[in-house]
Amino acid sequence: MKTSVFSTLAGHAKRQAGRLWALGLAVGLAASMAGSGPADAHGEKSQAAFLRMRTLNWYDVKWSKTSLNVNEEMEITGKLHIMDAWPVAVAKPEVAFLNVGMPGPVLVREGSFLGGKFVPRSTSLELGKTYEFRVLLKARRQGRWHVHTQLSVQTGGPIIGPGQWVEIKGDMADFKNPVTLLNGEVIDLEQYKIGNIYFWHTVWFIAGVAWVFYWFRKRGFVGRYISVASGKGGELITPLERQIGAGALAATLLVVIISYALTASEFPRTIPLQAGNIRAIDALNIPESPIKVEYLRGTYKVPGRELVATYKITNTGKEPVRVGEFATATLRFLNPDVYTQKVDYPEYILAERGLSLSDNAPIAPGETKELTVKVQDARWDTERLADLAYDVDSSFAGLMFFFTPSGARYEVETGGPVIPEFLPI
Ligand SMILES: [Cu+2]
Repeated sequence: MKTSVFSTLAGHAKRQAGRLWALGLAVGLAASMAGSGPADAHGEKSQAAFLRMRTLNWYDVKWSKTSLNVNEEMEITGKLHIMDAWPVAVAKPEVAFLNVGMPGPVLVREGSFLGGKFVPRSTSLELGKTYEFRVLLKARRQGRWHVHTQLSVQTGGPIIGPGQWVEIKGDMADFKNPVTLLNGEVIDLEQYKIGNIYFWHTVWFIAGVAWVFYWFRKRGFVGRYISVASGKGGELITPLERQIGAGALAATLLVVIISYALTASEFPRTIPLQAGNIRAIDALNIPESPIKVEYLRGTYKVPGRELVATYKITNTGKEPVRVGEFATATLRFLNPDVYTQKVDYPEYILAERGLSLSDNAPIAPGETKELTVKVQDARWDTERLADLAYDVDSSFAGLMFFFTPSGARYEVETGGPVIPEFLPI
């Protein structure tokens, strides 16, 4: 008796909680719908600062077009540097997949290439190496979309590259995606067997809804829960319901077996979806840089959004060099004394005057100089990299680009721990 009183009370409390939960959900949904404009981004800033700065660096990224028609192709090319500073918290990129990040399949990926090799599957990449990449895309849905490259790393998740707005004109209804099968037949992937897909989704949707409704119509979920909790679970299911349950199981198995046999006889030669790892990707053969960079110390000023890093730099080359750029987590901080012309790069991640030096004179051949590099821009904040001040391991990393008067460029990975400063000093 006692049990059933408690169960009834518990049931009541659960019903109340259920109602509150449903009310909360409704209010939440209404509030988020009322407050939302068109979505401009797709979570690229939500990843931890250390993950974006210290795993990899995309550079020389080019979008061949930013405006195209449905069915037209474009490509994204550039270099991908896998950082030596790769954090221990993330598994090394031994299973990594080159992909694109965009709001759904607005373009289809026709092919991706790493080190010149076609990589439709996962690959293994090595720390400290730089790879050339190319992604070939074909416009599918009209609209204005933010298109990124991205590397999906097992256990690390997708690590997103810079995004560019791409305008697609035309109508998705005209989109064609022809592929030649191994038997020579040409099919349009966009429409191939689409009727079958709708048919099977409808069949299983109806079966699922009918199944849930059949069991729900008598007492509902809470009523059944109370019966089970008060020890009357055995009386819940009638002999007729048992028979119907067994019939549903048999019918499901029958439908699966028969339809599978029919499909197998219609398409006797099939191969499974290909998975696995493509190894031996050629890294770029970058000649050793004549510039030796030793990181001495650094601070990150939270209120000023500025990273101040001091280096000991030795130039063992034949030409004087100047620091022209610091790139991290898709952001580019440029030294306006070196970059005198406009750079074609998405504005939201380009700080054209973001880098300044304690001494602007070039580092002469054979010279060793202590140089303080100031990387300052509001984009530290807007791209949420300022979070590095709150990391358990407040360390930054990125690529520093050096330039010579003859136009040579040297990229050097730099970084290290920084001391955060919270008050303006
Ligand atoms: Cu985006």
